Amino acid sequence: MSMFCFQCQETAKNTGCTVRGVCGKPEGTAGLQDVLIYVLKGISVYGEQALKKGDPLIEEERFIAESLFATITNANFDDDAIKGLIGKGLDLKRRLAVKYASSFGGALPDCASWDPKPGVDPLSKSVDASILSTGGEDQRSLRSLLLFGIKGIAAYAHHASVLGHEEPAIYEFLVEALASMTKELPVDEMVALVMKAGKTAVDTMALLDKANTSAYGKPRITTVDTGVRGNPGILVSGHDLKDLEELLDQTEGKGIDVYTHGEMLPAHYYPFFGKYKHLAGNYGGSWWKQGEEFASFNGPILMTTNCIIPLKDAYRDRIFTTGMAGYPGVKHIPDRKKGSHKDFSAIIELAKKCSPPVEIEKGKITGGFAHDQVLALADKVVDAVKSGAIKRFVVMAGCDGRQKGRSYFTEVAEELPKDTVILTAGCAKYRYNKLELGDIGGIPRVLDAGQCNDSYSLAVIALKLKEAFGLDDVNKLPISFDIAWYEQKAVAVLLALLYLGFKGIRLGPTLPAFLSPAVARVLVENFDIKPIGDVAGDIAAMMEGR
Ligand code: FSO
Ligand code: SF4
Repeated sequence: MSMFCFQCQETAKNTGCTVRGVCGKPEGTAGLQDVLIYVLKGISVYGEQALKKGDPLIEEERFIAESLFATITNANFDDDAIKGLIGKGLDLKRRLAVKYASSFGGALPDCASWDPKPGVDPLSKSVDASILSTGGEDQRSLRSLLLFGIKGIAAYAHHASVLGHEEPAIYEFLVEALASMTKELPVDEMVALVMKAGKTAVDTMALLDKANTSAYGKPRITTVDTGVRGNPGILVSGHDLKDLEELLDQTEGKGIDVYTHGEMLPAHYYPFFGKYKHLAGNYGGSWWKQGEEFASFNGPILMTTNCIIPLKDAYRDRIFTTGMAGYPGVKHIPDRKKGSHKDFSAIIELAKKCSPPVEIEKGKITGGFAHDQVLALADKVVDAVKSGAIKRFVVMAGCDGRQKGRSYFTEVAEELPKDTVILTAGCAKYRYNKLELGDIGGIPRVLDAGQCNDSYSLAVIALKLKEAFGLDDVNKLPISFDIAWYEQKAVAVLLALLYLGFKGIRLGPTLPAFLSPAVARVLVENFDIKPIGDVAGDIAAMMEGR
């Protein structure tokens, strides 16, 4: 076996990618990502000692968050970038080792003592960083659930930090979780850490919500054009709103239109972005359609985060990455220096020479139903539930993906009774956000809260409704969860929902391969998690509150 990765929903045969990732990740990149995680564990072993002494660790913590983010599915395929992170991580680890090796009680784990000579290939035989090299099946499963959960947390924490919002407890948990993976812990302690990841995921999404709303205002109901204008355009994909802001500033008055793609669509919902007249609309659908959509867009594309997929020649010369996104051979826009902004001039110069985008559709998408907006409509919503006009809410948040079985989510949206409302967030929405599903007394039947992290908004809405109806348990609300997952941010969102006490979640298109039968059983017994079934059966069950 030349590699092993089972972190996403697309993993080969729903067991693990062992030769090359279904996502396109080559074995060398997978190996480097494993080594990077191994180095992060080593940093965390010492980091725990630093935290015990109350010593500052912020540089290491930020590095851990960024590096975890870089290993998320479809974020960074660039070996040189991963090697750069490994090198920096080893430097940070050496610095900590000098200070804290002596305070570590007992033998140091291999990941803490591993210190290759400069110039040694990180994939040399001196290290076996694969998850398969540790523990038994259930231990690996729990460690993986924790690792993938903190990858999602790290991505959200990084987005918040870009906007100047950080919380020590979130960073400290990343250190605690990574260090725990070097210890032989009893199962109940490992399960407790997974639950703490759920709590930390809630806190991190709340922090990012605060960061986004304080920078860009509270999302409000907005309709977004899906057609094109006549100017050359720049397409911005991924999740990083600060990158979009700076690009919009730098393109103002230059005869260039800027379009959002994929998970960048919700930027339109923030009042701040309404001031940019050249923010023209949203082009295309979710991430996996980028092969065709980037080709017909004609202009430069900026990938601010995942999900980037293996390039097609049609746009190879006009795609750029920034932040933790990376792809070999693709020009990377360097990070902003403190107090300054990123320099997007290379993208802007290229855009001027490109043809305008080809129109692939013409219409509108409505969104902006984050918690404040929905709660402003709370009276109307509560009345609609009390009068029976709304029978049930179905949360269909999460991620989209290219597997055929995901048409299930479109069919559920189409077939749900007309007195149901779909609550969504994340790129899962593209399976049904362009359908004509109508409204209930003026309340649209699809309420899009925003990006995947705005699943937090959906939880806040549910908890407020619980209050409004005077219920003692959120599971007594007429609300069902039919969640689509793909990558590790969705794992963080799932753990957050479990931590908040939501039960009976349906998850699809498949259950995670990294859940061993015993760990899956724990989730079923404690949280009544179930795999999606057939459309008619699931709808009937959800309408009965099962
Ligand atoms: Fe989607 Fe990709 Fe936002 Fe993910 S674009 S799949 S869960 O990165 O983060 O929803
Ligand atoms: Fe396979 Fe997913 Fe890992 Fe890619 S990220 S190698 S598709 S499990």
